Amino acid sequence: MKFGTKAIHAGIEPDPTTGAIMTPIYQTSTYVQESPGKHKGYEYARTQNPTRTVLQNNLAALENGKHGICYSSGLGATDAILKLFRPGDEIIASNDLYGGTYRIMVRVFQEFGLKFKFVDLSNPANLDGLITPATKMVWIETPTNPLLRLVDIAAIAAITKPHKIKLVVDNTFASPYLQNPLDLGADIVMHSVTKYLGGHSDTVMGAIVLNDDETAQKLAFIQNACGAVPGPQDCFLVLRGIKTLHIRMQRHCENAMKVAQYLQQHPKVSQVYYPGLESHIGHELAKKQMRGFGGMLSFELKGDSMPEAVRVMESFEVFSLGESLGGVESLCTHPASMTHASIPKEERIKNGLKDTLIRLSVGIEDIEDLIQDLERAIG
Ligand code: P1T
Repeated sequence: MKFGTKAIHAGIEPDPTTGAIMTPIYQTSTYVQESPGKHKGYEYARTQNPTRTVLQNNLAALENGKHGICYSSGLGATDAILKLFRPGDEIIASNDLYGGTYRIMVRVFQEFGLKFKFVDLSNPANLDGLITPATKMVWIETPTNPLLRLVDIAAIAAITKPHKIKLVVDNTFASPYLQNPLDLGADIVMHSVTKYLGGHSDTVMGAIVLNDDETAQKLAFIQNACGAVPGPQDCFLVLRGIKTLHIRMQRHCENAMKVAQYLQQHPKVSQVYYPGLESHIGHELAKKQMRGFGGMLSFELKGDSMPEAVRVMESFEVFSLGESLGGVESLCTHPASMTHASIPKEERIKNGLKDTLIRLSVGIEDIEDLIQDLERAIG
């Protein structure tokens, strides 16, 4: 089955009771048992819910994986993955990643004894020398948030595999339409479903997809024991959103490319970070590893003036200033004060994330209106 057909059909059957083509919202907390322990596979809705099961199977199919597990947020999924490890275990993560991911690692799990090293993994050779017998996981985003750096999943997997180190790829920016990390050697794919998968800025959710049965069992145990489950209404909304994922992503990619090209030639813009531009350092890798370049980009204005960056962000009329990404509507974000505010400034600057960086989630509106909005705002 090809992607669009999978998005609409994989793991989804008409409702056995009524034939309803849309998966019902099983709004229930418990399931009646015939006698203790004798039931139809569902006992309590923290453990399983049929709407969630369908979504999990659909997501697993989209990532070419065996097991899908959904969480109440992307960070709920990250939390579950980090609970696979024990005090003293070492984790190497890319140094350009969502601020909340950095925060849960450093401010929560480091306190419990996990050890973290943050390094620029856009050069896989940077892993050399960092791996010790205690290293248990490598965590990457690609493209990264917010600098759109590319990380070579297959090259990193070639380094982690012989050491039995788990490679986790946060595939939020690409979505499964553009990239399937498990096919490239990753062990676990993680998503903030809140973004492209949901696609309509109406749901917060996370997901994990993987092939390994033993790890999947551990994660299912952690999910039930710790409780970060999404509700059935949200699962329904995401199932509905996914049905148009392929169409939306095509338009996101088309629009983002045009916005990037427009910004690149703008006399007031100094730097555009978009993997679709030939000038982007990861362009060749993106062509190899992804099936399109995505809807996210960041840029800086000449002169690096903070008041000027703020003025531009305040001047948009079609782009809305806000956190998040991946919805049908275009968003503009100031990473330094919003999504990445929890990363200490010194570290942020060292990693190349300037105070003046502006991030755009290019939506699926008409491109003429988006360009006009940029023209008006940048001046
Ligand atoms: O917000 P939540 O669903 O918990 O997902 C966290 C998360 C994980 N990974 C990536 C790459 C993300 O971008 C996010 C959330 N990011 C934003 C809210 C943002 O605006 O960047």
